[in-house]
Amino acid sequence: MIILHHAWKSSASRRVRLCLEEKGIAYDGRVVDMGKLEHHSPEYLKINPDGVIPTLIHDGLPLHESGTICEYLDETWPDRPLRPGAPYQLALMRNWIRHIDGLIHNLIIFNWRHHLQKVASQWSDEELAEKLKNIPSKERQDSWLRVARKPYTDEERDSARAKLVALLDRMEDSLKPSGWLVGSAYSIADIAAVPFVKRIEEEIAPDEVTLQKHPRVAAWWQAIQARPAFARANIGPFLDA
Ligand SMILES: N[C@@H](CCC(=O)N[C@@H](CS)C(=O)NCC(=O)O)C(=O)O
Repeated sequence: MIILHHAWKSSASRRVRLCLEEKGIAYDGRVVDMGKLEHHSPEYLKINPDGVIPTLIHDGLPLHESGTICEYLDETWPDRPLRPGAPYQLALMRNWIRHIDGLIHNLIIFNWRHHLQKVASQWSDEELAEKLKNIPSKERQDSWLRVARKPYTDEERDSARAKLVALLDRMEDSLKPSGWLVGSAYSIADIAAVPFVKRIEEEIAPDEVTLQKHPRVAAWWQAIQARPAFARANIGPFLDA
């Protein structure tokens, strides 16, 4: 039995949902409320020591890290493979995941200024101090402190946007031979990029996901959205209408 602790708008959760849907694996989804900091509760920290979303539970065994989870799923359910067979291509796929993982803070700068900032800014100093104590990583403590008390500035947003646009530049280059990020087929590298491109396209830099600026990324994005798994994974708009 598979349980996925996730949030609908969490990028890392979106990756894992996409992977599950691509592979046709049935799962029981449990939504974690990030605004209520459910992911920092003692119970949740037992299954995810980093205090982040998502966490997969397979037959009672917890697994964290979305990239690792996707590889685990592909290893355990080898039908409809999502990894290249050749070791070099596999290594390239892992480097893509690592690179995209390293960009998460730039997405946080945009994503958290909506719902989470509204919630966090209302906490009293005592409440905030209490909540920060439960966050395992110093980096994420800082992120919560920032949204609660010192929202990211326009300059910080511009710098984050530039780093995310640089991701599109790098993708444009890699997509050249086959239309996919690695080798000749859709893989977990493409899946890793999907939640980022979704946010870039809908809010962060829509003009960049276009035929004029990044034609291969624009074609890739069309192909991604046409896959039936994309709709099933429910990667909807980040902002409510
Ligand atoms: N490298 C982790 C990152 C997970 C992550 O940052 N999740 C975000 C949601 S996309 C989260 O839990 N944010 C809440 C927090 O940091 O308090 C993974 O890929 O699983």
